Amino acid sequence: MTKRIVAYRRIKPHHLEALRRDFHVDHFAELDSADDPAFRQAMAEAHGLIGAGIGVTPALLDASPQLEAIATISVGYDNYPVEELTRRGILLCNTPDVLTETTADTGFLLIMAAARRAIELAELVKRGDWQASIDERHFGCDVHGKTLGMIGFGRIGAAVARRGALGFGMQVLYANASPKPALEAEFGAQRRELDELLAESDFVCVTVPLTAETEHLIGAHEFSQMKPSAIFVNIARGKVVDESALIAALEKGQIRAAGLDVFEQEPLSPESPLPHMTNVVALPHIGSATHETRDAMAQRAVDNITLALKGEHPVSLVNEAAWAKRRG
Ligand code: 8YV
Repeated sequence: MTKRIVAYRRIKPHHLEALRRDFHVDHFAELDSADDPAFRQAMAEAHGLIGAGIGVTPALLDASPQLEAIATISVGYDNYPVEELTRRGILLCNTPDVLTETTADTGFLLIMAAARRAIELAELVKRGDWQASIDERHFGCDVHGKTLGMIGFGRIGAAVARRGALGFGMQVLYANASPKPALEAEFGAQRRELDELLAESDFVCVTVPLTAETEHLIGAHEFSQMKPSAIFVNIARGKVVDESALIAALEKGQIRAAGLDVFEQEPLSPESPLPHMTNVVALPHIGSATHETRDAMAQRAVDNITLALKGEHPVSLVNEAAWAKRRG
């Protein structure tokens, strides 16, 4: 029997072709919601699901009785009910590693753009308002030699910090559940309690995954601990930050500026004050959005689902317990 895969959102033809060599594939290029009737119908027979962005609920799983594996084209898996998937013996695979460097580049892009006011000043040029030499009203602040505080020190956090330490001579502090002695030895990173890190850092960059413990990890108290000259950068998930507290901190001048790739609600509402603030650089969640990296992520997801549906261990499996359950 040929197994069936439901693929959704934009997946390139060569990836679909690779899947079609082994499986029957139903592709939903413009899927808006998991409630789409044709999608639901395909899921009723599907053994595998590949895509990114659709919230997988227990109701969808109930409607997908054959499902063996899900391959998300993302490293983050906060919109999947991992325990529920494990309980049902459904493998959840993600795409770590291949997006680490690109996402770290985005972190540094935000650090640089916010510090040097690049977007605000590029807009000034575009408007034709560059009429005399730029004076101190438009000066930014240095990045090199400053203190970079990383909240979360996993693969992406370490890659941002490495850029700061080795490229820009920054002192790196980190707040993380576990110590990272190898990174301390590699570029002199120092572990701190969160409040200490906030008080000492010139740049505070968040890279923790979104979990029940990290939701609103950064709120009014945390902003009040930061230097008034601090620049806050979030490349993790919007919900890690209490966005109204961030807006208040920016309005009050409690911090200097923010560089944001992620928001509590995405797409960000045009009503949000954030993109209208001159000291905010707001990007539309482009952390991993380069041709090369998105292609590598899709390839990893194709490899994951192919291996999983052939009964082999996927390259990147989130819930090992589900693998044990399927084997046992
Ligand atoms: C993209 C991400 O949003 O991988 C993640 O967790 O946040 C980003 O790379 C996602 O991959 C959308 O396809």
